[in-house]
Amino acid sequence: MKIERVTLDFVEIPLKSPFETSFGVSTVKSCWMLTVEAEGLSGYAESVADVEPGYSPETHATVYYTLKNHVWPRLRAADLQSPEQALSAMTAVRGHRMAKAAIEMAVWDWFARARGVPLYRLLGGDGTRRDIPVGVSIGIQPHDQALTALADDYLRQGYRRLKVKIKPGRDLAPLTALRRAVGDTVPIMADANSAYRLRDANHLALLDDLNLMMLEQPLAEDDMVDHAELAKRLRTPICLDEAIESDEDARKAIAIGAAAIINLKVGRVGGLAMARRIHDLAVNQAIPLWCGGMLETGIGRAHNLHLTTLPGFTLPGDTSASDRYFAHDLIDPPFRLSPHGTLPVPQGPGIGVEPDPGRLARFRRYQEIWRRDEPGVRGGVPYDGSGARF
Ligand code: OSB
Ligand code: MG
Repeated sequence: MKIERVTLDFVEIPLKSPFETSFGVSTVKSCWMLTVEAEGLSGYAESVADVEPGYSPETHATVYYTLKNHVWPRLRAADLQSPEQALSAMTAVRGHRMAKAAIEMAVWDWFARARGVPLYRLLGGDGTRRDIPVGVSIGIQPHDQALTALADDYLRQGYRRLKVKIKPGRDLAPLTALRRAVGDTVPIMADANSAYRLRDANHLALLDDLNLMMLEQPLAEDDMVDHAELAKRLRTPICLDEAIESDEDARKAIAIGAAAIINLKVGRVGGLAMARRIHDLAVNQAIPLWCGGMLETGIGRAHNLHLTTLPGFTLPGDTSASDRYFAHDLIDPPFRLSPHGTLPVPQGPGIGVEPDPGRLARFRRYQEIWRRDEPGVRGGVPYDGSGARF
């Protein structure tokens, strides 16, 4: 398969309410939507990078730059015989995993559509997993009552577990209030997005009394050693998110005891082929997995649901229904939560959903199209409009 055309649509979708994490507040979801076309078929995916380098060093600008200057010139020259070959075609590009994931996932969708099968079949997922149990991620709230009211509403909707964002000063009190409000049996976890340091270990150990499922990425985004040390001082299991960017990271984190659980995000690790490698490694090492989220539109949610059919995903993930964040999703109909707290795996070819043309037109702020038969910018050297080098 030779990619004939790549369309990049930059979209902005308002969030129903602000989402606050330890690294900032979002009021709008923005992302690059990618469409790859070949042989009359399309494949879709989105980049999970954000405006600011708060969660990851990658941003919309670096994703655009990397795809245009380094990834597209390589994929443009490739004739892919399988979706896995997209990853190998990009190995010379170090880092920039969110950029690589966006186009790689679109290539997977294309191959599944070309073969007329749902994406999970290409991934080797379990076809009997048609309904994926999911949880919800709750942003930092201004006060404890706001948190417990929201939690109550989500539990009533059917969500299977609550993840609460925390930061220093908004951790023990809100979590204690929440545990009291919802009782002992509701699965609760906390996500710190790297807001603490090892010197906070005694404070974090106070969370042990709350019977949390896990504490997600409490320490620095690139740290493993201190997470392993912290794990020895807490009873609450440590789950890594930011720190796991590859199968090698996962192997090392597990080996030193830094991760008892892994939050697997396709965008963070560079695509579906790498996500599957991490999945296989985690299964071998008996490390439970769950599928993380990045406030994706319905396109990214669909990719997540297909991935979650792999058997190693034993815990509810963050892929909540479209209406958790959006009044209107990019897909129509949106993903809806069943009363049992599950989302359906779309059973059509590929990811089984497409961007709705009307919604895309409404949310699109910018578009660029790259064609195989047009030479692009190469190598990341700045050019002026005339083609002369600066
Ligand atoms: O750390 O898991 C995270 C959202 C943006 C960036 C990082 C994270 C999150 C979430 C929300 O927790 C997950 C979701 O609902 O998609
Ligand atoms: Mg996280």
